Amino acid sequence: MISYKQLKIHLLTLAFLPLSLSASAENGSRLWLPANANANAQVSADKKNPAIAIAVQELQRHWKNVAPVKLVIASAKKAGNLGSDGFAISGNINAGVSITALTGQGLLYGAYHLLRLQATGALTENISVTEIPKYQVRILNHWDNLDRSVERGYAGRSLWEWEKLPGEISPRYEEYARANASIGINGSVLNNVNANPQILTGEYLRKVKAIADVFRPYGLKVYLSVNFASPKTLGGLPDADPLNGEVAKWWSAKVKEIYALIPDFGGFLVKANSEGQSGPQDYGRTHADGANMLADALKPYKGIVMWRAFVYNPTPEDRAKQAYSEFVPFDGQLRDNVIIQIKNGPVDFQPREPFSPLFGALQRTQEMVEFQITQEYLGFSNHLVYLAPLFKETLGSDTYANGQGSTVAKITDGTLRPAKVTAIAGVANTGDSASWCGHHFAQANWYAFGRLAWNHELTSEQIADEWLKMTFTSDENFVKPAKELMLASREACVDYMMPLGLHHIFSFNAHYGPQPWGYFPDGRPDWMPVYYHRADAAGVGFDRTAAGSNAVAQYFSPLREQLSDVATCDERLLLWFHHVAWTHKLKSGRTLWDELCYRYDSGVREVRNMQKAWDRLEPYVDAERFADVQAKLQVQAKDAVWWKDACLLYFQTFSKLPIPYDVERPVHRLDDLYKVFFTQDDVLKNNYCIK
Ligand code: GCW
Repeated sequence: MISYKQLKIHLLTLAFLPLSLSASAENGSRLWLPANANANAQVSADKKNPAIAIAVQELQRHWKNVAPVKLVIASAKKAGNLGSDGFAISGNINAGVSITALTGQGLLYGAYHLLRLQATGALTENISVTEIPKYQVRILNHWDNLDRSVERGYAGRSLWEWEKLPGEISPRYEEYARANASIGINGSVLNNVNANPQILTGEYLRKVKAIADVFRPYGLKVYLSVNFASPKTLGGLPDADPLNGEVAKWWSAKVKEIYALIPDFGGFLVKANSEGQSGPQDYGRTHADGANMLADALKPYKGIVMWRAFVYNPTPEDRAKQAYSEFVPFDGQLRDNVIIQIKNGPVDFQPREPFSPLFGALQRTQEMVEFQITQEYLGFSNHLVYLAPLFKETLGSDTYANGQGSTVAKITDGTLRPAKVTAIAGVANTGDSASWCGHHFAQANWYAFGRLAWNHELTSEQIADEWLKMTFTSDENFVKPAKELMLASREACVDYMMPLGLHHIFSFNAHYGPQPWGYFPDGRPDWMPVYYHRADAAGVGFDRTAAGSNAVAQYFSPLREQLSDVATCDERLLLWFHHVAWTHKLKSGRTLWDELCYRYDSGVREVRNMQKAWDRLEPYVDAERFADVQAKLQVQAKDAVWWKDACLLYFQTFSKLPIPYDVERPVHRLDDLYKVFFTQDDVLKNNYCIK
């Protein structure tokens, strides 16, 4: 017999069950992908392979129209210029739709595209779409360590469970591959560019193979970051000199071993002679010597080398100039399977930077952009900052390298410079947290990177629109305000952190929160905020004109001249290029000091607006994600005030000017802020910083 008390407990459990089930379904783990469904659609394919099987399954489950879908592999002649990943969709949603491609991979991308059209309400009765990706290699870089910590990772531990591989395969590997395939990402560098040589041991390569096997049907190729010293540390050779034949032989043998396990292995990513990593310069050789030696080893298997240009040393030369000085001399000397991977800006993933002057300057060398999706300098996974506008700002910047209209996008996607390899990389923001990215809206940055890698002509707005509809709801009452919130968020972040071209005034090492006063006598000068803002009684900003470091000379005319002149320099980058007097009048009619105050204030107000906008959206969002985002926005609002107070009060010690009365008064005292210091762990564990 069941007692009354027991019965009550049973009933209570039952009452709460559906609730907890639906709650767990809304923890963000679904990403933008369709929820499990069985639409039972009629789908046929004229050929079979693993990618086609996935395409068929996805459509069967999620295609909700009556029209049957046919997947057709076209002959090279018929496929025209679709290439290996492109596709064409045509037909009528009542009569039948066909997806045509040259490969199973193309069909899979076509299937995801068709489902995206359906999910976003963009299906028209007659469909005729042709899509060809702008870049061949659309790749994520994971800064994941073998101990499962993630450098600059804010979403838990690494997704790769090295300790359990190759025996145990986490279901997340396939979910990850599916998410990437759905947005066209076709490559993944599994490990940190600060690479542990261990990754190349037989033991680890077998683990890598296990992951590659899961990724393969989704067209996601595996790549590895390699430590340049591996032949020495792992192979026991006396050195890792790229011109030492034994070293080259070691790499060739290693590459052979990799391809025996992973026949479609993509290639290597290399950080050499940068921030303490070894490299060819350790042996008096050049970046070209190093890159070419690895390229030769990979060539027989069609592998590529992505050699990073993020190279700088604590020398008197302006850090913003160093990558250019280092790489321009090797222009034209690199193998055709080497591509130079260049961070979007000349310093380091700041909220706003000019584009790196290397884009276009390397006339006869393949170049690719590296973006950071993880928010190292953008409030970690605490701040809602939609990054498509940042990505697009770089891609759309005119380098003038081949005359007007030579945007970074056109320089790197093969339009203006014929290239054997075109590529684009994003430093991933994923981890093992349920929501993958630590903030529900950070998923939009992964999504946006993939969509722009496929087609950099999409607008930030289109991408936000798609993502919101697929991730939350298509209700316009939700989509419209949520989109506005997203679109305003990047500029808000620039304003409350570093307006008018200020940069790198972050708290030391963790890169979270302000520390414009940062100066450590024993540290590297180029890691110090004071190196970058150069505030004094006269003004603020880094003089990069001919009178200063002359970094402007690395840009092509007429941009060089525009940037050189305070009157014509884009004011959003003013203090990047100029040391400007506090009382200098800007286009707004305000003095620099007043404008700085207004910008910081406007950043704070914008975050307040984001909070209000989000609260109004409560009726359209499930309780769990609503509360998560709301809590994060509270942190962001506090942080924005912290930034504003710290920067204005500190810069005021130089300007000696009053904060205009219509700007919110500081709520902190500078002396107190001087004492605030958080490590990355503090931030991640407490999920808040400033009280
Ligand atoms: O942005 C800096 C980061 C380092 C990173 C380095 C790089 C992987 O602070 O953590 O190291 O750039 O891009 O190599």
